[in-house]
Order: sequence, then structure tokens, then C-alpha cells
Amino acid sequence: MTATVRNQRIKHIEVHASGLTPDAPHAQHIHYGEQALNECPTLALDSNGDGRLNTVEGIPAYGPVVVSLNTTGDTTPASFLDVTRFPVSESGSYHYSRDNIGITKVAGTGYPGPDGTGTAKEIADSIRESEGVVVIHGVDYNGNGEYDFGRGASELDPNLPAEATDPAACGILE
Ligand SMILES: [Cu+2]
Repeated sequence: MTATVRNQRIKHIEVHASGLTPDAPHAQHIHYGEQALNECPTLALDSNGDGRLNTVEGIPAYGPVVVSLNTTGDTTPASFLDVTRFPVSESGSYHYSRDNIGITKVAGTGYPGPDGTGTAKEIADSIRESEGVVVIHGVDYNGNGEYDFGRGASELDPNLPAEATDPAACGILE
């Protein structure tokens, strides 16, 4: 996973993923938190002990969403679960790239100011310093070929299955 960042803009980013649930959409984001560890999570963060890591449990490792790495349109955190605009894993893998993504200010990123807002410059600087974490979501735990509610609803949106939003893969953005 690589990104070229100039000023407050990602000039080019690439994500190469494999081993994913095949033929399913995968939400993917750059996560960053000023208070986060800026690393990929492990099951040690499974705070409710249910044997799987959900997206919120991973936040101490990677922080909140700062950029939505989708294929078209708005790339701010507001688009983080607009699943129709994220890449689909043909046979479990994909090669994603996109140019010219503007980085925006994001509330809740753990900075001292009002609402913990990080400015676009602060967030861009952190991504440049390899503190941004790309998280790919979507795990078909029961292997039935679709995201279902077998492991309950997503903690992020009760209308979505947990399978659609749990973290599946992760990498530090170099
Ligand atoms: Cu994410």
C-alpha cells in the first residue's frame, strides 16, 4: 500500500489486496488518529471477547476514518459506508488506485482543538510520515458467499451485517 502526498492532496494511491471474500464489495479507508498507535490491530483488542475484531474495537490501533478509498465521487469520511462505490474483489483480490484525492479536516481525530479536529495539513503530514493505516472491511465468516447477519448487525450501522464492516485486512501506508 503506497501513497504519494503533496501538500493536502494524495496525488496517487495504490492498494493491492488478496485473500479477501471473493466477489464482494469491500469498504476501505485511510484511518488515522493522533492518539492511536498507528498500526494494524490484533485480536488482543477484542474487548468484548467474542473472538472477532469489529471496526470500533480496532480504533485504538488505527483511529477513525480520514479518507474513503472508493472508486468514484466523494472521498471524505461521510462516504465511509457507501458500499456501492467501493472495489469488488474478483476472486478475492483487487488492485485499486486513484489519483488526486483531497485530504479534508476531520473531527474526532484526537487533536487538542474543538471536537478533536485535525486540519487537512495535520492529517496530510501524518499520512506522509507513514502513520496512516489502510483498513479493508468485509469478512464472510461462514463462507456462504455473501455478507449475512450470522454474526449479528454491524456496530456502525444496524442495517448492515457485521460481516460487511468488520476489518478484513490492514496495512501501513508507506
Ligand atoms: Cu475503515
